[in-house]
Amino acid sequence: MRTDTSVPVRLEDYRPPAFIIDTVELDIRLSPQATRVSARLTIRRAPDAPADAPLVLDGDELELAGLTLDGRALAADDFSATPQRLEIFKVPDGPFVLDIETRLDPDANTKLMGLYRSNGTYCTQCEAEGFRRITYFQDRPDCLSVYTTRLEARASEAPVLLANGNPVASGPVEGTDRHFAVWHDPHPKPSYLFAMVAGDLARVSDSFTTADGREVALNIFVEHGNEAACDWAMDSLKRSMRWDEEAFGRVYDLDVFNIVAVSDFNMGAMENKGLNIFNDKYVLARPDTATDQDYAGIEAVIAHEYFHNWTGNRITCRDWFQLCLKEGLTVFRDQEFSSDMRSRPVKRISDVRLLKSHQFPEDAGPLAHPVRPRQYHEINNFYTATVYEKGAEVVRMLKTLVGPEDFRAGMDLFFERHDGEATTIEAFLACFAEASGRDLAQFALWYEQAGTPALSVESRYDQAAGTLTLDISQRTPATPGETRKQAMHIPLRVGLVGPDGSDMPPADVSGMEHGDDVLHLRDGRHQVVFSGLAEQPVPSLLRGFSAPVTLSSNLADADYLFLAANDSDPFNRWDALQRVVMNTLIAASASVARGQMPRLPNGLADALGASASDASLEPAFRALCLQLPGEADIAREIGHDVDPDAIHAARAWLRRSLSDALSPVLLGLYRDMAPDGPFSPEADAAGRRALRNVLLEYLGHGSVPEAGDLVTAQFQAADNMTDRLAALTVLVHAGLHGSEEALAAFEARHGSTPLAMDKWFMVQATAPHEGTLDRVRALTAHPGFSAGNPNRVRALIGAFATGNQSQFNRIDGAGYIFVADFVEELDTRNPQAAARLMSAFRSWRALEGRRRGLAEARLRAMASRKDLSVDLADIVTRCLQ
Ligand code: B3K
Ligand code: ZN
Repeated sequence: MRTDTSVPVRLEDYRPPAFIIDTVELDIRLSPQATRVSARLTIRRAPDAPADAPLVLDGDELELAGLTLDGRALAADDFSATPQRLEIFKVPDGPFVLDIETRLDPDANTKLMGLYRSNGTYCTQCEAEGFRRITYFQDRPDCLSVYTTRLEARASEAPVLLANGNPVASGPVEGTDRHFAVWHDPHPKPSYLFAMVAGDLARVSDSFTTADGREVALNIFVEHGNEAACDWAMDSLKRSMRWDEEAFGRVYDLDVFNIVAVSDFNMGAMENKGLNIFNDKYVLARPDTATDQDYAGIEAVIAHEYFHNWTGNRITCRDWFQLCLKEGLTVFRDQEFSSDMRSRPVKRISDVRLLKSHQFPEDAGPLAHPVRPRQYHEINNFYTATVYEKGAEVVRMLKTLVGPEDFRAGMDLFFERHDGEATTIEAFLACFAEASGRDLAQFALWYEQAGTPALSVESRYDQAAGTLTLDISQRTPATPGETRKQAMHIPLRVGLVGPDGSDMPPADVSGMEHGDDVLHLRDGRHQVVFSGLAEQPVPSLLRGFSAPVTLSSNLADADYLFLAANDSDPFNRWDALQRVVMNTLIAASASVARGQMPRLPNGLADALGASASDASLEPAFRALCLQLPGEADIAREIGHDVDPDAIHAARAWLRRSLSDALSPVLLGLYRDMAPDGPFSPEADAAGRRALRNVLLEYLGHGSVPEAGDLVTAQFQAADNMTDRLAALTVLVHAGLHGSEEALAAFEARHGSTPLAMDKWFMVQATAPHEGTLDRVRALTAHPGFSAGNPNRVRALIGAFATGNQSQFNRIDGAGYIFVADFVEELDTRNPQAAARLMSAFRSWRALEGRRRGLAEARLRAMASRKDLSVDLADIVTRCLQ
């Protein structure tokens, strides 16, 4: 048990728990400021545990109100209790019953961990270490128990009483205005999956018949008035349940599956057994208030939480270092689900964009850590893009390496062998090694070694020999605490594209281990020779983004434009275009910094125009081709001495130049993509909107005279949030005539819908204008803003800090001061939210000197404070390391 948080928790120190807690019976008598929790635990000493070890339970800000062992009160010198810890010096070995009573104040719980109230609804969040804020417990994921929960509350205050598992009893508490409900969860689970909800909520119900013929009651609970906004979430849930049966053979295992949407929630959602609790952003959707991205996000998060029922709940993590065992794997599963529901190439491109924009900078900066970290000060700071997104890429590579059949066999073995256990990455990998007969020892390094491997490929064609030779090398840059890196096992998917644009299979491949089209890189350097090539092909490297690496090669922009027009691999077709765009932006940013005029390379506008108008491609894909990398993406590629103003100017220049070069094409396409039927949230219709709105962005930022009217007309005519928000964003960001009126109209329309107002905050916070910081500061006093609500904080302050590179990184340092001041204030109320917001500073070392100095000064000032939360202190300290 840890009381000194200055000492990190280390993977190598793992020891199994000293006690087994077979059952937990909770009786929670709810009251806004004085909730009483009675916990009855059946405990026995673990077989291998030392006979005299005391019973030590975790707590966090707890108040002990009663304690008995086997019904007898303990004497004062039999135990010690602090808010953080309960120790009973002598306990029997055999099963004994411990009764603990604690008192909680849900209203005062602004950390949103443990039991708190959101808009009057009692709810819980226990992952990672929130259960210890409810009662004293061995609050660790390898302590599995069967839970029975009795809830009691005033009937008028909380007509709905929910907990994990199946309902077993309910009724009035005679002679009072209170009522109760009892829930029982037969599946042993770790405490982080405990949940309860009580409140006055509306219910939307449906049902699902499992593959083995059982009827499952499905319910979504929301605030009254939001019932009509649950259809998409319910539909997504049913599709997820069916898909998991078909794709992974996983069937649901309780009589009910409940989802509750709350408005104050630190992250997206939580997979508590049988009772998922969601940030309302990932449940509520109406065409008027939710964008296509919101619909896709709901579908993915509903699926993700549902899939955790097997990967996370039935099979859980032995310790928090194994977090990627459930998160990386479950992200992989939800990505596959969305690929099957939508377009696979579009989903892959979106996922890689996200990986590159969120995970690559993490891996390249001071917060870099392995997919399975080896130590932490605060586990909540490790719910990162590395654990989630890179973790999913590792599972995807595993599938590429062993092939789809052996991958499925490995998954089946994992489910069969480890069901009901808390296990490890080693155990997971062993299933695939066994199912495929492959040695995965080197592959396991992906879990151990931080940093993004850099691949470099030199290709040369020998006409006389008919061969194409690739000289490939890999190098992983140093990361904090890890200077020497080993070579990784990297699957490199490769194709050769012939002069006529079609794939050109070689007669032979020599020099290294390979599958059909996958090269197995295992060493620092490789040479591979493709032979039997009568004509010179262009190599298409890293198809489908077969590994989370950076790739440089000796291919020229002309080769990439050729691939952009011809590659049979849709991912690489998109990627090829992006590479030329990125090269152009990097060169342009350097020109701008030198005070020179940038240059549009030959063929780029035509290539983009051709991709945008190619009717054989789906509109969503064409939209992605047109979408320019963000300013933070450009900064990431430049990597050092970053000048955010030059990057902003370069990107604005390229957008304007392309717009002007292509304006007739863009205008024509914009008209072609007009809605062709009533609104539908499905992928095809969303793809048309995505294309139309990226066209609108180009037009609005170009010099076509009618563009302003076009944008205003779309804003006024839009019958859905996607189109309305896209138009509003162009109006505000391009500073077009009528932008203030449009903001006012949006506010008038959506002022009482907080999730829609988040978009209004976000549009203003991301405007790349001199006055934005003042505006953001003023908006913190807007009645719709609340620093206590994580969604509002993300929409206004988070969007400014991470989505507005030029203004957050203002040359006068005012952006840093504003965000850091806000973070310090937020830290007193919600440390998790504060720590997350502060990670916006993580790339400070890559900035040019002046900004670097200003950001560092603000970080150091924060680091010198003695009153920071563990969460925030951990981020600040690591940012400075
Ligand atoms: N498992 C939760 C995240 C919990 C975060 C705790 N700080 C949601 C998810 O990944 O599904
Ligand atoms: Zn998850």
